[in-house]
Amino acid sequence: MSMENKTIAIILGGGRGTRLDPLTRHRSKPAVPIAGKYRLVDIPISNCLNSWIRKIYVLTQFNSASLNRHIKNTYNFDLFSHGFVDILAAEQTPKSTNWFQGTADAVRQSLHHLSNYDYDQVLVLSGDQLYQMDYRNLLNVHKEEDADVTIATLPVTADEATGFGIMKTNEEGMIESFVEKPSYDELSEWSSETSPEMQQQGRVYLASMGIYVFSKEIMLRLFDENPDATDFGKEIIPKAIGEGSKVSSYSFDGYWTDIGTISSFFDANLDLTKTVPEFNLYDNDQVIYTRARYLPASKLTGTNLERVLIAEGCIIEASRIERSVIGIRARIGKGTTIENSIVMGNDTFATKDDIDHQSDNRPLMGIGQRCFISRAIIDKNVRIGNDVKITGGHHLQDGEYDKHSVVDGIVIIQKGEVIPDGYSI
Ligand code: ADQ
Ligand code: ADP
Repeated sequence: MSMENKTIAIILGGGRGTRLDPLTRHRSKPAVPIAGKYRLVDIPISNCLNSWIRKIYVLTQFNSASLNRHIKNTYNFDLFSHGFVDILAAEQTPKSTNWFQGTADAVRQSLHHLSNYDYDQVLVLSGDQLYQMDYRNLLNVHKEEDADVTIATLPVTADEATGFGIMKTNEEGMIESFVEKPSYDELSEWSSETSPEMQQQGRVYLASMGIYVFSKEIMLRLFDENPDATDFGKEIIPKAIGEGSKVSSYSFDGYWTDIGTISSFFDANLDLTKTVPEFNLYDNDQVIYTRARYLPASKLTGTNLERVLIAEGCIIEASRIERSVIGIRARIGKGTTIENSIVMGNDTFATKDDIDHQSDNRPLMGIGQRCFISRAIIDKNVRIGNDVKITGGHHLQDGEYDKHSVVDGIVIIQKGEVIPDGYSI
């Protein structure tokens, strides 16, 4: 049987962390919309499917209705394929009454679900990264090196290095030391020989991508012998290296970016509007899957468009949209300008009832007329009136306001928010 058949993938869907707040205030992180029509969790799941890995668990702190609906409606495999995508939420059991305490704890608490399957290795993946990887290459390195653990790695700069697990390898390419998120002062000891091209860009630190392959027995033993360890980067990986396990490195050279913070999420989305984006949604072989929604084509009138991603089902009469991502069923009124923004769209079209209730002075779902929106994330089902002005940027103080939040100068209008006519941010 091939390696991918004997591999179970576990996607870490997010901890208690609030780095994507307020997008995660009312939904679990894997359900956060990205690129106009996908959800964050579609990225690692699609990578698995493209790598022929068909047994997939998504671990999440809470099992939101939206995540369930999305997974169940999208990834229902053929009855005979033996494949599945299952959500495991932190649960109260006789042994634990807590949420997952960390990445390793999340996997540990989920292991009893795996015991029903015949597997040789576990592939641990993060739920908040944007990249396309054929995991079979990673699995092959794991096999060829006869490794206990294999970590996917990428060379990064000193500025980036402090945010990652950084490692050093010996002549055989085995990892012999690892430090989780070293301080800037420690960095000098951690540089590695990378390719001349990488060195020129200052990328001399070998970072862990947080993507691990563990051979089954080693993983079970590491958990057993370290009952208090809750985190892979801080505890399990250093322990494995410390005790002399064979920890190998798989070096990745494609595009990879973290989308776990508001600003990295914002940049990664807007980067998709480049003429040639680093992340290729238009790849015949590495399809990104998502829920099939049977939406009509988007309808546009009188809009000047410059580098815009527009999903299906939109009705747009705006004057100008530039460098923005416009999500499913978005409605944007006449005379409006949108630039450098993410508009996530709507879960439903405006109904007749909705339109009839406009007399209550509640704006229609979507964005009204003559608005100006710049450097903003407009979450789903928002009702923005006419003549609204939203100008994000570093002149704004980060924080929570009556009708919006500001993170790193980016204005976020929360899901379902109502912004009256003439409002100005
Ligand atoms: P971080 O990304 O900082 O570093 P962490 O915050 O632990 O590590 O998150 C890893 C992934 O697990 C994320 O997708 C996160 O959402 C998820 N996660 C965290 N806690 C969880 C929990 N309790 N339950 C479920 N999911 C949870 C890690 C490694 C570094 C490495 C970087 C690469 O520790 O060594 O360099 O990833 O991004
Ligand atoms: P998000 O996670 O992006 O915030 P959700 O997936 O929770 O959004 O969906 C938002 C809304 O869409 C739900 O509150 C619900 O009203 C509606 N919806 C979508 N699909 C269904 C469905 N199959 N059954 C019922 N409601 C649905």
